[in-house]
Amino acid sequence: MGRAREIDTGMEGFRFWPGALSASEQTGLLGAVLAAEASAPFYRPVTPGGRAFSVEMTGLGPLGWVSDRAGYRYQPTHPVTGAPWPPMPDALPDLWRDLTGWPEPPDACLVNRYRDGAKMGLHQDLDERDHGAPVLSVSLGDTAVFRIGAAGGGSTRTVRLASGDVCALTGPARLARHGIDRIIAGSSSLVPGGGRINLTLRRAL
Ligand code: MD3
Ligand code: FE
Repeated sequence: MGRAREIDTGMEGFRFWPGALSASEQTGLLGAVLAAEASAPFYRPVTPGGRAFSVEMTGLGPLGWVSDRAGYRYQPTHPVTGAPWPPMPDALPDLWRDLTGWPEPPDACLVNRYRDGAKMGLHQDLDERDHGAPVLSVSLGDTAVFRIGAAGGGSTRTVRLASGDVCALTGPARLARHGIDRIIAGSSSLVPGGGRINLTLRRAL
């Protein structure tokens, strides 16, 4: 990741590097994720209320975010296989260090896959111990219509996240309300079978 150029989002703490990853970096990262899928398959979690997410999830690294009838949490094992999550490819902690400068490496990478029609409702990420640590997002595949607004409520706006784009949520934007309205099907041919894969790097514990 040589030359990521940050653009001004106009929202304090919402940092955005469009096109941060080259085509070969995207292919390499996607290959690592799809290789990990053999031992950590995508699955559809349910909310504590019992509704299935339309997004399919898996994880990489020491901890993974899970949701079931018991609630939301981070845990060291895949909820379906019971096995430890596969390691993160080195490119991810490297990217985290280069772009966020945060002194500790991420201990969790949530992998979200959006196939046809999947979306994610407006929410805040509150399950991490230290809300001072950033979250870093890497988009691969089809473009997403991402919605974001201040933590306290009020207006929201949309930003398109395309394959190879990276964004970080830091400082006052860390508790922003955000979600994915929709995926623009066919906008990229990167992901086999179509759709979008998003990686979020976090400090969970
Ligand atoms: C804003 N994922 O996994 S990534 C999530 O594209 C999540 O899959 C979306 O929201 C996705 O929780 C959005 C961009 C993102 C990630 C974390 C954030 C935006 C954020 C944390 C705080 C505020
Ligand atoms: Fe989120």
